[in-house]
This record gives sequence, C-alpha cells and structure tokens, in this order.
Amino acid sequence: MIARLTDAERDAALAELPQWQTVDGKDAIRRAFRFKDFVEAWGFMARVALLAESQDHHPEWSNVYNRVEITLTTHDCKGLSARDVKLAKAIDQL
Ligand code: HBI
Repeated sequence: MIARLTDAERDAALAELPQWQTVDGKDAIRRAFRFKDFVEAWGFMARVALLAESQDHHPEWSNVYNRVEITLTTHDCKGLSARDVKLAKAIDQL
C-alpha cells in the first residue's frame, strides 16, 4: 500500500512544484494549463494520458476548449503520495 506523504515530505514536494497549488478540502495538488486552442489542449492530454498509463497513476482532470485542469491525488491512500509528485514532475517536463 502506498503511503500518504508526511507533512514534512509534503512541504518539500510542494517547494519543488511551484506551479502546483494545494486544493481546499482535499489532500491533492492542482495545476491549470491554457493552450492556443482545443487541438493543442487535446494533444497535451494525450501525452499526459500516456505518462499516466506508464506510471499506473491517473489524473482527475477537466478540459474546456483550450483549458486543462489537472488534480493529482492518490485514491489508494486517500491523499497525496510520492506517485502524485512523480507524475506532476513528469507533466511539468512535457
Ligand atoms: N491513480 N490517481 C490515482 N490514484 C490511485 O490510487 C491509482 C491510480 N491509478 C491506478 C491505481 N491506483 C492502481 O494501483 C489500482 O488501484 C487500480
């Protein structure tokens, strides 16, 4: 079973993910993306989907035309884990 991050681990991870925000009322992180148009947004989502599948860790997300919002949390431990940090860093590098 994957473990939730401790408070110290959470703080350290967030310091390395300045573009991600914490989420009110949920142990999760969120980042909003904006693209030129729907095709660009969808292409990004396709790449994130492949990353997610390769890591067996999947985002909660939404898309409205050129905007994509991604929330990362780990359902298996009902909170933020190292898996979210790993996926967030990989997404940041796309
Ligand atoms: N994705 N965000 C998220 N959280 C999980 O706990 C999770 C997942 N993808 C696959 C997965 N867990 C598997 O380990 C199984 O629980 C399906």
